[in-house]
Amino acid sequence: MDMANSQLLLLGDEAIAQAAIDAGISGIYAYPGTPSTEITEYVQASALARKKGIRSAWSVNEKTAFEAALGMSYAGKRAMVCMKHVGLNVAADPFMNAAITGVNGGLLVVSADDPSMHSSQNEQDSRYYANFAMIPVLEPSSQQEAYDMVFYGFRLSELFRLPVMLRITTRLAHSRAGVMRTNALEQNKVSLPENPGQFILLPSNARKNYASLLSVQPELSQAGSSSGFVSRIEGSNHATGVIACGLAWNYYREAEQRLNPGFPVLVIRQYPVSAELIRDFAKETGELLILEEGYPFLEHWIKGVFDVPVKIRGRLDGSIPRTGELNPDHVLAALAQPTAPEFNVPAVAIPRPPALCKGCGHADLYLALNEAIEKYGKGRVFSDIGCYTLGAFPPFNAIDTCVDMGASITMALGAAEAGLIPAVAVIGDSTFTHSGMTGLLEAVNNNTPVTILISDNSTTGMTGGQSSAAEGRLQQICLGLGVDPDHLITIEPLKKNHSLNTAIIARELEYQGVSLIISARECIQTAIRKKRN
Ligand SMILES: Cc1ncc(C[n+]2csc(CCOP(=O)(O)OP(=O)(O)O)c2C)c(N)n1
Repeated sequence: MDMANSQLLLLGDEAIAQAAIDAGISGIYAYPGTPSTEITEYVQASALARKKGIRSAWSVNEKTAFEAALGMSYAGKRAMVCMKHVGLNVAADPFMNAAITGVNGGLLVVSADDPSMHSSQNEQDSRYYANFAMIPVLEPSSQQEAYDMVFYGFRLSELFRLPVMLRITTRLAHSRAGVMRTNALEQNKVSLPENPGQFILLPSNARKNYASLLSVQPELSQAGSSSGFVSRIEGSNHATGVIACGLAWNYYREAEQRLNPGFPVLVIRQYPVSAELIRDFAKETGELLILEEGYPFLEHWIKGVFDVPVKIRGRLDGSIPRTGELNPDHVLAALAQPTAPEFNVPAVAIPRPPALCKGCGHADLYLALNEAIEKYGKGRVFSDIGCYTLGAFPPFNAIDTCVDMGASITMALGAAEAGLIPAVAVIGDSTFTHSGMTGLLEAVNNNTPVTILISDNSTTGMTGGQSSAAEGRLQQICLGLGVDPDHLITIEPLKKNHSLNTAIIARELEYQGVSLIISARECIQTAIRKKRN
């Protein structure tokens, strides 16, 4: 439906996607990652996006996604690039440098943080990255604001000619609310940057661009203070002034129902903010309580840079727990109020660790690997991130590391060079093309004695079964990277092949060079889905 001013019930992720379609993007670039995946999936499923010719295929990783989006911006069109928070680590090089080149068409970077680590290996706060790059950040407190901020973000990006970050967190990404759409914007036409040197970051150009990035900072702070995304709410109890950032405002509003009278609140949904704004607010209050989802980002600024003459409480002084998501009880406790039992989430299910699906090929691979490697003792299996990471749990207890996407092959390489031979890497097909291929080239170049198992289920299983970049071509790619054809073997992880597969792995563990085993069987979930359709 292409109707402006219609209301839709949308996830935060979907609100961002719908807004991007309406705000005239020409392309969305992304690699899947919870809690950001549904943004791209929504655009991929949208008939309106198809009609408008918006490109939306998955990228190979976050760095390629970012660079392609920057290229689209260079050509004058609006682009959005989306990732989970750790994806921004992968895209950090183009991200930091895009702040120096600036943009041509509007560029919005959506980074989805995961406080409490519901499905991530850390809870890093993307606002630090935006601050590091010195670009604006928008942090919505509702699905409607997420929608509106996409429009505003593109306007801001094209006004200041800088990338703009939209930072969201899991609760907003994955909860639904009514969202009112506004009038759609046309896509930009292709147009080259006015300054032909803008995107050539030779030192002579980069120094100029960096100086102009620095000079625009006061204006960015002013934009934050006047956009409507920084607002004041009155409250008659001036003992404490509450500063609530993004989604944290909701937790305060829930807690506020039990506060009488309420406190004055400064709601911040855009950064950078000006020091004067915070100082003026602080002047009227006895102390400040900073509520923010993630790290004590603003709290650090207020304490360390803004020179605010009142006591500052938050995550740093223990008023709010240092880690994890906020909740209304945290707010009440920090304001010395009794906590409210109705805010507790009832335990409706007994928590249990996630497990591999019944009939999963990863399981059969681990059974064979465990048997083949047993005689060498524990501690030799460097795994990666994907469904196969569940091999860490019983009954397999098959892996010893999981650090970041792509780390399996390179960590095995380093451990082998330290003398831990045999060393094994286990990596999924999507993770291999995301960031494992360079590690394989390094192992081939050094002829390092490592046994690499690509557990190939022909999909990106962990994030819901998106396409995998090298489907059907893994063997060719590995040969192209220089793996010896005598040590490039494909096995089928099935119960009936257990003895054969165990023998193949055992033989390759003996080999004093790079051996690569592709364990190929379709993901049981995608196979079931295909049958149903
Ligand atoms: C840098 C980064 N990007 C994205 C993710 C989210 N993520 C975790 S595993 C994974 C891919 C898993 O696919 P694959 O390697 O094929 O293994 P499978 O889950 O299919 O077994 C993704 C996209 C992440 N953890 N880190």
